[in-house]
Amino acid sequence: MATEQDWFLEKFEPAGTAFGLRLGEKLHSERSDFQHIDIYQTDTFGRLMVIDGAVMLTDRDNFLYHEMLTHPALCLHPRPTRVLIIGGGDCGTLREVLRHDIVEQVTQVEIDERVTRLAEHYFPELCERNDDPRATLLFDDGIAHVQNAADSSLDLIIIDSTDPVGPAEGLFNRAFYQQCVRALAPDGMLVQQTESPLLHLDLIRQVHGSLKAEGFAETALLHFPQPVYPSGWWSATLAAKRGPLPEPVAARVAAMEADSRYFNAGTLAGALAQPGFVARALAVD
Ligand code: AG3
Repeated sequence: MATEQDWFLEKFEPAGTAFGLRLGEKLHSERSDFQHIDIYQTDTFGRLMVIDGAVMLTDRDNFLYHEMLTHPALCLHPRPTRVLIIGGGDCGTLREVLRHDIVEQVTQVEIDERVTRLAEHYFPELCERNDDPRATLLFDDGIAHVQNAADSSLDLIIIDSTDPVGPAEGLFNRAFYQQCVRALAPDGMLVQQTESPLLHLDLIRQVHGSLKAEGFAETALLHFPQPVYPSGWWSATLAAKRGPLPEPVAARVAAMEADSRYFNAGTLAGALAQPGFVARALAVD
């Protein structure tokens, strides 16, 4: 029988919840220049990456998050040829972006090179497209990168960060969004991981308010299951400089449906359909 030591537990405060996985062996542990990174073999979810005690991903369910952080925006944007990923060091988001033929260049700016090096070793399938000639991997500060980006030089910014504490904190504020608006072309969109609709509705509301205040015409919340994150239910916030939000490009949705595991026309519509308590919280007053 498993003992307490055989389990990884992410205790999540202030929610007072925890998510656990029964562990096999510990594969790696290090303190990088930015954070503590652990990698485990689990019994039932494949490999697990943990940063500063928070679950980043497992083999078994990362497709939910990576597909829903990328394909909705890439199917809604009229012509997303120039994409910037901030964070995303495990390269799962990058892999999904590169599945779109319309994307001509994608730059990923991850602050911690160690996350990518460890992903290459322990999560090779997430990194399988890293050699795509359209991709550039930089290890740098994403906030500074956007500040230095030319006006209107990007079509889509995807923010695949950790929780809004520590290194990721500056990715959730108005000063950063202002730079994103400037760097995006007139049809530009931004999509950002925004935590749990159940546990972090105040944060989500604040993010939507800040994006609108900085000049995004439309924001929408996408929600989807994510068993390994706090509450098991997660979200991404989509923002468009030009409103109203366009209809998804059907040919792109169909192309992605073919080999996505979660994303399709129905789950996209479902992700955008808001439960009453979320709709009321996000209603502009
Ligand atoms: N992005 C992490 C989302 C935050 C998870 N939070 C938590 N476990 N407390 C993960 C990066 C995947 N590419």
